[in-house]
Amino acid sequence: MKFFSTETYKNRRNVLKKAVGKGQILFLGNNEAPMNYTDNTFRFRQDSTFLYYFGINMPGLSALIDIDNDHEIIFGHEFSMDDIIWIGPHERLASLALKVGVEKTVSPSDISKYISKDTLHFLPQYRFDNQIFISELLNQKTHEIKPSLELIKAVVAQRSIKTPEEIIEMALAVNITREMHIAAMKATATGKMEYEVVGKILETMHAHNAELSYPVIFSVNGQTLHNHYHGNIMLAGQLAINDSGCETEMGYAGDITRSMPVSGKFTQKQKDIYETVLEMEVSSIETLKPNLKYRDVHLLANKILLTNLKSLGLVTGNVEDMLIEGVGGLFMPHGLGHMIGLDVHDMEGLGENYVGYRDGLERSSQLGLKSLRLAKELESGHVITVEPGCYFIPELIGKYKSEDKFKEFVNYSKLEEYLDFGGVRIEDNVLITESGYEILGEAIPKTVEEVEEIMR
Ligand SMILES: [Mn+2]
Repeated sequence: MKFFSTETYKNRRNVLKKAVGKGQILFLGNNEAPMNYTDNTFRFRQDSTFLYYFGINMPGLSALIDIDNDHEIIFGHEFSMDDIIWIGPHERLASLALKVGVEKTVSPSDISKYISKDTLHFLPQYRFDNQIFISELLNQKTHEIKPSLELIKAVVAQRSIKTPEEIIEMALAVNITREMHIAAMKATATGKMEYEVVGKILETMHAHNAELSYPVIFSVNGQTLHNHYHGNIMLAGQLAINDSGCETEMGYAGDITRSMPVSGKFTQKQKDIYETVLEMEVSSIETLKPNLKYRDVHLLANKILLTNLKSLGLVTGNVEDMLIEGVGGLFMPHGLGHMIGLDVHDMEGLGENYVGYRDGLERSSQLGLKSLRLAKELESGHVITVEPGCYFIPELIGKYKSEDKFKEFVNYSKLEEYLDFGGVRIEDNVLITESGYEILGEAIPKTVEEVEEIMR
């Protein structure tokens, strides 16, 4: 198990204690999750906020920060002889707790003795076992449980700003992810199956002691945004999208997307769309700096998209009018990006709007904008994804056409030629700095020439 320094965890908790001020804060770690029976479990993933404040990557733990009585406790079982027989000798929980600066460990069965129900802060629970745990602890029905808004806001504010030691981990995640993407580009070829490439992605990742930060999206049907089906044969003339990333041993995530021609060479038609998305990505990144609303960057990317589609004859009319109407959503029905950190969609479990929006900045209901996870002003220390795309979704195009939607802007007859095109997405992970931005990790092939070169 890899930790930051003891001081890191103590400082993080001290900042939180100051922000919350009084009462008690309960953090639930994750438990093993059964796959098809109790003892056959999914890969264990610790809760990210628990990792952030308490660092111990083990199931069955919870922790209490008692601000009023000024003490901190980790609740968990010490290892038994049965544990040693089945999973081997382990460092004692008490000694792991000391590594994160917590001196007291207590058996989980005694937790209620330390809890004061009236002053207890806790976060929203996304796992059913932990919902039931809180419900029984507080003697409230699961749907009546009220997480602490004050705690949510304090945790979001703190975890949003990445420290230099976190940036090192995040750059490591991107660099391993980079290897995965290069392996995928080299493995992609006419006549191969998608799952053969996925196999290379996973092999490369595991060789670096990393795990997936989300299930691999690799598909020749890139117009389906989150396509986890890998059973297609890849044909010359098709594009493949690879949206995959790893998390490091400490849990920090990478989230990268590249798109490539199956044959290793872009056609002119593919190049037109690819270079449009590339321009959206590069130009968006170049504008990044503190105090800029990310919603405005999303709109800039849409403006470039519409301008280029207009010169290709796919849309027509005034670009500003199209932006207001949301015509870009037909081609990019997702947001430009999101925060990333210990979670690939960082802190989404605490509530997406607390992370990406603020009072006075409401979420739009327009296709595209409604899926924008991050809209508010950027700050130095944020790490975000920039991931524009352009897709031709036959079902969506067909529906809009039949409803005469955007009929003054969209050249539906020309669009017929693109119904088997698929999609293109390009994504990097970017740190916001005092003076601007920094793309994390080593460069990953991105231009038409770079992608074709690595596939040669
Ligand atoms: Mn992403």
